[in-house]
Amino acid sequence: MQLRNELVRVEADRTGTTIDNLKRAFLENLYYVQGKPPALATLNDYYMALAHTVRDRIMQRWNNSAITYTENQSRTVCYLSAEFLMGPHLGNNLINLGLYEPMKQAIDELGINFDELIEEEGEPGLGNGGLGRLAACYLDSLAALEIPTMGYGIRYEFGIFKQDIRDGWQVEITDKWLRNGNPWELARPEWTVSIPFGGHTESYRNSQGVYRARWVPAWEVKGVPYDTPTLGYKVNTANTLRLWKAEAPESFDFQAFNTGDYYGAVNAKVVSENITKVLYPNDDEIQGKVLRLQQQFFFVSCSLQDMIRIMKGQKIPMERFHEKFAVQLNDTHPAIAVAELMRLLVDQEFLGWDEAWAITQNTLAYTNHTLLPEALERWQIDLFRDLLPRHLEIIYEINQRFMDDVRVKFIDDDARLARMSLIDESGERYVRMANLACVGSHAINGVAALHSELLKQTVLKDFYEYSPEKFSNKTNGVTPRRFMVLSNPRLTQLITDRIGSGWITDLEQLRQLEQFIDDPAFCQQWRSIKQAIKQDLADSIQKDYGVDVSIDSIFDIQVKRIHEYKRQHLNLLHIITLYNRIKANPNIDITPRTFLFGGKAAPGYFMAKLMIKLVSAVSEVINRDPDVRGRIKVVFLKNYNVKFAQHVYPAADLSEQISTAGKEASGTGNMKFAMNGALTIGTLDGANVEIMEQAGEENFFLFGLTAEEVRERKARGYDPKAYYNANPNLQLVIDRIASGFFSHGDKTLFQPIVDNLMQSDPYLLFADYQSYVECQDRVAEAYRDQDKWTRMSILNAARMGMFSSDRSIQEYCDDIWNVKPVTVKETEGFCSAT
Ligand code: GPK
Repeated sequence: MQLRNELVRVEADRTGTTIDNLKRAFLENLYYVQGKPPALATLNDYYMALAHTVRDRIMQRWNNSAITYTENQSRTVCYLSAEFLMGPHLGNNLINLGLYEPMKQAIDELGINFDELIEEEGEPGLGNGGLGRLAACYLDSLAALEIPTMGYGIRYEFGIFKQDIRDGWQVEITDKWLRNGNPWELARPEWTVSIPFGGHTESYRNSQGVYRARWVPAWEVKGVPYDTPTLGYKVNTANTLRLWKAEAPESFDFQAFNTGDYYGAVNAKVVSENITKVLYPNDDEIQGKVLRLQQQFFFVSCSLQDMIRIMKGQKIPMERFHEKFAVQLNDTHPAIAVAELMRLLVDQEFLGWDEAWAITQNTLAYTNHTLLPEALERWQIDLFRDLLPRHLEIIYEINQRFMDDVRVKFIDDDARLARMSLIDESGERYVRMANLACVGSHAINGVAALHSELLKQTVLKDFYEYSPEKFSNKTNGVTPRRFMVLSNPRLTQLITDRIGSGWITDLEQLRQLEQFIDDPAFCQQWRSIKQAIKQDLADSIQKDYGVDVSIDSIFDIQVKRIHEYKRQHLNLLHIITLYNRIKANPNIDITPRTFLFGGKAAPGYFMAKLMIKLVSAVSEVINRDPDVRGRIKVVFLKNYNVKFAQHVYPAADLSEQISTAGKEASGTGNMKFAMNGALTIGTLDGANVEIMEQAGEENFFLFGLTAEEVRERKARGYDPKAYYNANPNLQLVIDRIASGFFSHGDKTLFQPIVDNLMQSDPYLLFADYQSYVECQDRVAEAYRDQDKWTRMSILNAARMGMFSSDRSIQEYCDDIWNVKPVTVKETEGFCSAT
């Protein structure tokens, strides 16, 4: 059955963009979609009506993109990620549609406050931090560059927890982000797939009498796709983010009917649906829980089966899988794709092993995001076999062939074989997911220049020596649409007034701002914009925390996940140093500062939670000590998320990027701060290295050991006590914490932090302390010359062009995916405007 190819008339109320069209559309959606007369409408009803008005204006692009890609059988990027931290959709979609200003006018004319509706939207917190946000920035750039793309991931029912602070401690609250409905997604139950788990394998003879393997699973769940459009900036491209929800198969209901075990059947349903219930809230750390492996296999199998369905729909022979799809693995979370694609091609599509293996390697590519050993994923063999018996067999087969190749290339090197094996057999046996990802991919990349070098020298050294041609660097980037145009409209206007709007899709054009650094009027405008934005943030801090902060102080900000390697506690050591100076000499002339912290700690990470408590404790003492006279303030901003981040980056004077050198793979917050005109105080870690290179050393506050020096220091036997004994200022800071000064006399509360630093200090805070404090003194001095500071601020923004995610994505397209833009036309076959 097929609809005759008649044109759908696209009504003005659905697609029109005049102010009048938008007003009518909003009222219509309030009435017919929300089902509310204005008299009964709530703020959420208004938000929903507005969201639907925007969604209607996306549909034609989305359908036309789908038609275009299907008709052209377009080569498609599939970005597989366990996390997508998209942030609020409404404002971003309006920016990408080019409808932000007209919609604001329309809504305001109706007597409703548009900005309040923007603020009303919650966010789908389907990620932990940098890795998930990177995936979201990449979807934005892929669409802006008109690259056919599917984002594939998990539709967690509960995203990252909401953080409350009670008595200075983090408290986690479940994130019921779907409570009020989600206007941005469409369920596509017609494309549900079935995902097998457990059971055993057996061999059988096919009709030609050839032995083949077969998986006889013990249970299965259904994967239901939910699609969200991802728009490109002012182009007709609308790609798809396809997130999978786990549901129980209907057969459970029949079983209950037949056996009378109604409770048992309902319980089985609950167990299946648990798979996509909640995001694991750990960043840079693994837990080794079976549910997590279930999540990974679930979304990978759903996605690969979806690709096979698309191949068949377009009648493309399976041998050409790697020509149709380029699949990127965002860290090792989806690395089971190596074995699952082999299973689907060999067991289900009946390709030969060698052909399937060539397709698999040509299809997949792997991005590594961390060097931290605690983040390297591995699964206990027994746990793995119980869940995925066929995949374990396939991994053994891949490994046997791989080990044979390594043995020939590196003769008589058993230690190397043991290190490169897909199976860790040094003690309890594990499947090593990074090794699996490396062997099954044609390309492997790190996320900043330094990180990619260290990968080759450390965790992936053997794989680099085995196949150096696979390795490259792809320095991370961030989207200027969300992190400049949407979140910093005032700066956007100023820049556009001077250099036009080309920079929004070609960020290198910001360099043209350099010509204005000696233009006093421009500098004055730049500075007063920063002050106005700081005032907005100060107002919200006053409202939410009752703390009065001065916009003439340095807004010194560290926002990111709380982690020892990120060293929020080094920041605190400096704050306490300043405080000690004031206590020793209350009339000392110090540059006023507002220290802002934000970020979540993994719920099971005791030290990180204690670091939050220490920030709170220090802020309580400092903010109310009359000797301080308001010259320094400390605030912990709770529940840091994408939505709040958009208010934070534009307001910063100083960006804290102070991780131990060699630990932060890249960082992306560092880029968002700098392109909004903040100066950076940082170590030579991750992308800081490249940020400094771009900004110029004279516009960057550098301190601390290099990665190489950190390695040497540790090899020599690092002794934090030696630094403590030699530095009276450091001593006083540590002693103050240990004495109970910040904890109402309780000497035990912060003892774990003190002991950790005094005894091992694994992240070398003490080694970097003096250098950090001296660097902060240079910051304070520099801020006193406002003209100079402003010039440095402008130069930072002007030189951040390379950190647009458009540049990163262009490199992935050229070097790894071999994919070209596909232009989507405004009208296509089925639709016409009236
Ligand atoms: C890296 F390994 C991981 C992880 O599990 N989660 C995560 O957010 C981050 N990351 C790195 O820590 C950052 O340095 C990097 O910028 C980001 O991934 C994106 O590459």
